[in-house]
Amino acid sequence: MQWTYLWNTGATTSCINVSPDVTTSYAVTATNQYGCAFVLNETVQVSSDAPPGVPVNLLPPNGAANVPNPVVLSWSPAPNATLYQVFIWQGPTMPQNPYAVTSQVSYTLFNLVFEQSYNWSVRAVNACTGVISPNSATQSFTLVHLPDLVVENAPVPPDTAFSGTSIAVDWTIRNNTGLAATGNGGWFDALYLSFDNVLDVNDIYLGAFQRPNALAPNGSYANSGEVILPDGLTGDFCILVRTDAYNAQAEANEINNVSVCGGIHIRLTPPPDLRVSTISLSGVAGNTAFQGATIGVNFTVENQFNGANLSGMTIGGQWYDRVYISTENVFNPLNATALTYGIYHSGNLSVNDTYNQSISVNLPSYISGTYYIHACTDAWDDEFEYIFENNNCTSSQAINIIALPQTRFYCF
Ligand SMILES: [Ca+2]
Ligand SMILES: [Ca+2]
Ligand SMILES: [Ca+2]
Ligand SMILES: [Ca+2]
Repeated sequence: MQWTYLWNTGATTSCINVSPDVTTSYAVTATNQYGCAFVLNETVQVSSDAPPGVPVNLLPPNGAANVPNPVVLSWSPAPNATLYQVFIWQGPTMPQNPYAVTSQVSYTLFNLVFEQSYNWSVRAVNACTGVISPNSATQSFTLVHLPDLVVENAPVPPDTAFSGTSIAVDWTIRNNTGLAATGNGGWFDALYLSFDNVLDVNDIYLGAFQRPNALAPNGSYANSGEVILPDGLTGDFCILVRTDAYNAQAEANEINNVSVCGGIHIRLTPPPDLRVSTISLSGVAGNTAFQGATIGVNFTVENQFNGANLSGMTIGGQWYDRVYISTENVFNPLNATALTYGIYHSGNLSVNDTYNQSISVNLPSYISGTYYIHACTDAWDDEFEYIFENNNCTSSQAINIIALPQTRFYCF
């Protein structure tokens, strides 16, 4: 095969020797005797052995304040540089070792502290020769200031309220610095019921309310929320507000976010007292029944009167009654077998009001001897009854359950 060669330098030999001073691209076209041509390209990279220049045009500008965090440092490309060493420090002395080395002309710092001032400098490296430039001028910058959320004044609940009821609370949050606005992400103010004026683990969380917007330096906003007081409380308490309760907002001061005491006197809401006032059985002639028999259980549920201050209507308006059987004459949940699922009751009961339940149950087919039927109201405690939760079951007279004769069939 016969080839001819044509280089972009004009040479027509199959090989050329080159030693360019700058990065140069070479191309050769090879053509055979049939006119088929092939092109090859090659670039010879030339690195200067000249010393690198000193980085200039460092940003942020020297003395910049309120620099956002994370901080983006940048500079102009230095002649003959392939790498840059970035130095960052606080105090008078530049460290010996660079904080970072990069081939780029910018570097982002993620771990600096808000409101702090830093010095920085860059020097350029020609990695081919190992020659390092003198340091750039030392510059400084200060990171942004932080907002400081505080609860202004005491929150304002009603002076007096009943346990278990809804109350409205008003409060005001201030950004306690003139130096920085908050971020836009929003945060929550949480309300607690406290036995004293210090927020601690004994306090009762009542609810949280969002502040969706940023707050300007020295800005404030009024907030309010409806919360439900716990059941069964009585006495003097504090409502405490904690702003930025889940720490969504970095602040100059994170430990001043809880309000002083917003006092409230809680009066006990007179509770209902559900109980089974009567129970009778049917289908148990002579107080006996056969095992597996179906019997009737009739009982009356009453909201019992306990004196004017401790007698109230039910509130939830729905609960479940349930019938059990056991060998004990007092209901013991650890030793009783349920004969029913929950028997649904709907409708509130005023004090002294009653309703009747009449249901059929099947006695277990595997028991015999002396047993008692127990009727329990509000079996899953849907209705808060304060100190009257433990009288909700009433037991029947004893019944004697008689074993059926065993019947066996034999095949021969
Ligand atoms: Ca704060
Ligand atoms: Ca915070
Ligand atoms: Ca009760
Ligand atoms: Ca109850």
